[in-house]
Amino acid sequence: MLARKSQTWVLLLLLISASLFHFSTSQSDSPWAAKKRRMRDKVRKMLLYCVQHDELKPLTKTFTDSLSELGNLKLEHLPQDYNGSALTLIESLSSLVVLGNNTEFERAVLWLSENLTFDVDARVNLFECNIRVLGGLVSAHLLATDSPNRVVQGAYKNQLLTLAEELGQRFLPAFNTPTGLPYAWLNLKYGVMENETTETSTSGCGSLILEMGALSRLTGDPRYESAALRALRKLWSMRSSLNLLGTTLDVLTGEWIEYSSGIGAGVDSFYEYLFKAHILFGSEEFWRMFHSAYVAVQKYFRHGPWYHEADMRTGKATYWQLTSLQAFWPGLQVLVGDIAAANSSHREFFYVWEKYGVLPERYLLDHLMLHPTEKYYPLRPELAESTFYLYQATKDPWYIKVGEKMVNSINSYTKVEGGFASIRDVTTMQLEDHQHSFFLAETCKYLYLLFDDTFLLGRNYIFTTEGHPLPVLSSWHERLPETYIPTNWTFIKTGKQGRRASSMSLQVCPATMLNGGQRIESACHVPDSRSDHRCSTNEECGIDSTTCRPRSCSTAGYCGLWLFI
Ligand code: DMJ
Repeated sequence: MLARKSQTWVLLLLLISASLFHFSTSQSDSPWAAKKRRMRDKVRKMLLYCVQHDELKPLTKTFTDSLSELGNLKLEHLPQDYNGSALTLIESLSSLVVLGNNTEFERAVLWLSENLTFDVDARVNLFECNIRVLGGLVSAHLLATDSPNRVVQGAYKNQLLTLAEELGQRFLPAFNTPTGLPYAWLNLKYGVMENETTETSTSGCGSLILEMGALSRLTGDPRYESAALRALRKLWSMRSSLNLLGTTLDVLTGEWIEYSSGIGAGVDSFYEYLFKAHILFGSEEFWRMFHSAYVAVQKYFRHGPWYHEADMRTGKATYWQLTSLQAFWPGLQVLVGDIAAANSSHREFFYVWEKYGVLPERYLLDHLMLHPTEKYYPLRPELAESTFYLYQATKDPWYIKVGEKMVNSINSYTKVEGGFASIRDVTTMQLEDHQHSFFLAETCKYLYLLFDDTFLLGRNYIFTTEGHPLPVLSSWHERLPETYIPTNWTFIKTGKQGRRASSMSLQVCPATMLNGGQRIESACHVPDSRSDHRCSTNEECGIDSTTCRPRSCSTAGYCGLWLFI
């Protein structure tokens, strides 16, 4: 994707020289503030390793333009003269703004403006290209132009938006299916290739709305948003009577291929985008979809603080596994307002992090052990993301300590001379030669924001699933008054004080809440494992739907809310 003029490294040294010291001006403040500042500076140094190529190879101190992050793991379907997409540089753009490094941001924007093209014979994965490239460009354009963070002055003539639009146009042929569900793969130059696979995932076709919607709002061309929306509506129409979706499906027939699903791989960002689309675009339609989907997740996947997978048709548990991708869920729950549930799940994820030093890709909940093959940690961001959200919501210093431990582990296990390397096996801490682009886009960004949220002052942002911020603008909200007070937020009166509560705690739990005469399902409800309510341990007794308190097992062997236990 690059008409490369030079192959020089863009090691973002200025990142340190221009801004590290700018922020380090120490005032005499508390040891606590000094600790946060020290950690922030440590994360700032982690963002040093960036190149104008697709992926940094930290062990060999080189790079690759193989487009692997966009799906082509084996250099297949790439032209001889392919020069990459500068993916790592695109992914680092919004992180530079979060760090306040406007000089390097501007330099990167202008370099991309001159060198990036999408007129290449390369097969890419639509979802990956959307969240990383389109999302990176759209977010950077908004940051470059949106006050109060306007960072690029005279030289910027909307070049990133022009590039984003060019890419968006190249996405459109993928949506040309009888169902409106997009192909997972397409060739940027020639569109969907003959005999292309018709299989895609729920997240693959259900998490495009933020980037493509933003592109439509910015360009005035409705095609991107309407293609993404049509796909999302079709996907939602394929839910089971339990409001569950599967993991993979066929875009031509609109039939499910894999009926088992959870909140992790292949589905995760679908849930995230329903709710974030409601925040960004204000539409109640997204809220309604999210509400039903969230309740179904809590009802069929949740087991105490854990989430297993289940068959969408029956709701019966299928796989009892914790996967590192699931760790984004507590962060989403913070946005929803389900802080207590977020906190309890986050603690379990962090327990597994501490057990191994980092979070392994897959952990078997039924055996409390590692998955035999998926023992890797590719520097994923999800736990850092949830830690950041929980700290924002609670200001509990415990989350700062969690962040500190995470930064220290990442530095001690994965830092090498050429960057940060993925861990192949968490039991041996053997490394592999990958620094995935999401390390800069997400992992470092969320850790930084945990210690210094200056960027968030003055503007509301939502972060895409790849961690690229999009400002929440009232002009993007449909049918909403200037000062929008979401209908799903309210105040509960408790004594003299008003306590802010989310729709989830109000509308969903307790189960007795009525909505237009209709009983609403409780989100916290976890049924007893036996329908006769008999038990031998507390764990068999689930969560009470009215109080959201765990039930326990009485000495007579019955589940209930026994106050004396
Ligand atoms: C990122 O590319 C995105 O967060 C995506 O939604 C799934 N996870 C990876 C990083 O783990």
